[in-house]
Amino acid sequence: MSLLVKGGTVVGPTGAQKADVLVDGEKIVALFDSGYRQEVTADEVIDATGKYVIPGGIDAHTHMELPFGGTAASDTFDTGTRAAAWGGTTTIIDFAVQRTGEVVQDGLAAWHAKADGNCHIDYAFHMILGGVDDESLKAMDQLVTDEGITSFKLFMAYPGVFYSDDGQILRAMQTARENGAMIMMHAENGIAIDVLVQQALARGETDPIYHGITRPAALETEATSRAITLAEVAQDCPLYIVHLSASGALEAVAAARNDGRNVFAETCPQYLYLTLEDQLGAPGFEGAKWVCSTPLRSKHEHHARDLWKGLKTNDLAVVSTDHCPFCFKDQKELGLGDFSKIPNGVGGVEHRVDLIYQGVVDGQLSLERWVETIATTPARMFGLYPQKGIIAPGSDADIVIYDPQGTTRLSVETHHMNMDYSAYEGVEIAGRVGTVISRGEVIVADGNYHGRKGRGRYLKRGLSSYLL
Ligand code: DUC
Ligand code: ZN
Ligand code: ZN
Ligand code: ZN
Repeated sequence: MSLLVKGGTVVGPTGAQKADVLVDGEKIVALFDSGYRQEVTADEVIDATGKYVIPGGIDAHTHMELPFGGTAASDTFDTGTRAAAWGGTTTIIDFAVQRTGEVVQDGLAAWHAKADGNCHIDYAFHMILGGVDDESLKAMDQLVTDEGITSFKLFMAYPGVFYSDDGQILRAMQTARENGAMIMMHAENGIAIDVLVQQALARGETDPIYHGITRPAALETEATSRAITLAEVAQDCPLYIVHLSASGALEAVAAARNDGRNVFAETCPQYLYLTLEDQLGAPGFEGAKWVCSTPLRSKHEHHARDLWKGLKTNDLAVVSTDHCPFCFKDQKELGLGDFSKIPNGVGGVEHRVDLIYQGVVDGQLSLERWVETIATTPARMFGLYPQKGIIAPGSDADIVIYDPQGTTRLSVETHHMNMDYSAYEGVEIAGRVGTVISRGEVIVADGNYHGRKGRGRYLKRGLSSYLL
């Protein structure tokens, strides 16, 4: 089965050009400059005139079915990857979890059991280490060698749950330096945060807004700087700061990068578009909808402005969602009367491609940076390139035909995520995902869904392309 995507503007990290894309089976086989060719025939021709033709989005940070705070993230691999597909994302990298006290490989097997046979798009895993000891360090080597898992997330937050202390972090970094893996860091000083949380609760400050107030930007900046220092001590182990939201943390990353260090970072749409003040303005308990960690930041501290700048300069290399949805009813509501019991997370896997395209419309980013931050760099960062993340001969035919004339309205009434609210309710943005092709198969077209559960494949990843 061959497919020709005709007449569109193909956008990649190095530029945009009018070109036709020929797909054969699951792969892209050729690009033709529209002006200089003989007629090419294909079984199916898709007219992309006036549209952008971009590599399928790669969301490098999702949490389908993540157990958290006595409940679990509300999107399954089935519903979550279907919603991702609707939004132009054709690959996710989810976080498999080793719970504290559990064998790493058992945690991984449990994650495969949730995902395998249920995904609509291709998927890979990072591994969360719930504890660092001799056994888990050995497991790291085995996962890199045999399982295609080449990145490991550690937490400086959540004492007693996922938390690792500095000694554990250093040991994991030393191991990663040896085996080539990337250390991904949740950089918030969880020990200090827990003190602030207990003090707030003792004062009767129980509303959702105190979640953000007890996780100040300074404690993200401190943890980010500490992680960067520990990585330096570990012979410049590659380090990737996840869900970076604070200006000071970005400054620490930028300084390390200026020093030529192996330090990278991502941010997420919620930190670019939503603020603590939006959350504060929500009536009653509704602020719980935006409880996530790292938290939304104050608009008075110009974090969002700095994050957009970081995306432009590549100090922020990737936009991922940290998709971790919980329904308001019965899930977020677990924290009624105690904000510390609100499950942490915002769902957004469906909206990342659109929300970052809005940055192009707003003059924050170039078209090339849009594609780079949502697809090409995540592929390179996490060892999926050039199979994914680029429209080029030999790459998987994961293609999104994006309509810059269209508009998208974000709402619980129209989204496909398994959430009973939208974090962006009623927001209208420019641009619209038109056709979505995953490994040569049209899975979304003209507002209709043609994908199916189980067609997504597990991707064993290589080492990061950015390793020095
Ligand atoms: N942050 C969240 O908001 N949810 C899940 C885990 C995390 O680090
Ligand atoms: Zn995190
Ligand atoms: Zn600043
Ligand atoms: Zn996360």
